[in-house]
Amino acid sequence: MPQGQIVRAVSGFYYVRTAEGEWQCRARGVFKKRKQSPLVGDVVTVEPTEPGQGVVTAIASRSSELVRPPIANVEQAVVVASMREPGVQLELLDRFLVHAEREHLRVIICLTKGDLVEEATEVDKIAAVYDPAGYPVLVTSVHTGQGITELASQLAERLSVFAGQSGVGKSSLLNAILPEAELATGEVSRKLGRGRHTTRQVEILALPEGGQVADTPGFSQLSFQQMEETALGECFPEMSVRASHCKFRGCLHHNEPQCAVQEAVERGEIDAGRYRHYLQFLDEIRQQRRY
Ligand SMILES: Nc1nc2c(ncn2[C@@H]2O[C@H](COP(=O)(O)OP(=O)(O)O)[C@@H](O)[C@H]2O)c(=O)[nH]1
Ligand SMILES: [Mg+2]
Ligand SMILES: [Zn+2]
Repeated sequence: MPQGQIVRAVSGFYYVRTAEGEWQCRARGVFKKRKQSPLVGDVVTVEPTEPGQGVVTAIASRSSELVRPPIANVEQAVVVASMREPGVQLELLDRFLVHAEREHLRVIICLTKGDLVEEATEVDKIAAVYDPAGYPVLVTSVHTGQGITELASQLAERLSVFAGQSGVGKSSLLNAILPEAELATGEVSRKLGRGRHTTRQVEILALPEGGQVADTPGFSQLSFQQMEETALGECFPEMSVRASHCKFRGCLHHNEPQCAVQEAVERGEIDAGRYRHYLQFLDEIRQQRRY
């Protein structure tokens, strides 16, 4: 039976890209009973019913599963922040990074609207924060073309999502890489009513270089619900690599003695701002657990 990938889901129909073209499919009833549902990004088996139509009968196991937006098998997150309009908010950037790490995604940081920055040192300062954490930082501009080729080459051969607050230029970047996408840009931030996000269409777009991207808001749920305190440090790579040198197992790198992370912060090896955000997120997790 044909195998393929769900590239779009619209009101109960799954559009499966197979070697023989795109099939419009329903999901077999058994998934509902198992409280399982196919997701965009799933690799599935299709049982043909009539030409171009079929039923999804099996879902291959997923390498990752994002809840908001609902998408499976994403491998990479392009975390987007703009240098201007709005200016970079490092706390928000770190929040997106934690969520990407939590899903074990490869990460690229993309600083957009480079054309609006006069001082190159401004960008260097941000790169100096994220280089030691192991994140590649790309500066882009859809007006001058800066960084667009580099970004496109980073997207080849894997499924990526773009994450970042509204207005930072995610859709503009996708349009620059894939002009036929013709995504709407410049939309003002809307307050979405409850439940609205479920009707929002998630679509996987194929890139000429062979990779795929999904234009989604990306991790629109940015609270740390259901996150264990001890899991947070693992989402900061520069802390995670040092945690085995902390005296105590399960060290939260806060008040504990002989903590390798706190020592690295004091020596300036871990960025103080990143560490401050870590403590702030840790506090948020603790507050949530109280209820
Ligand atoms: N100057 C400048 N403006 C940009 C750039 N990229 C996007 N914008 C503008 O930023 C606004 C938001 O862009 P959009 O792609 O819709 O952001 P999204 O909400 O993240 O998808 C639009 O008015 C774009 O024209 C850029 O590289 N330079
Ligand atoms: Mg957009
Ligand atoms: Zn520690």
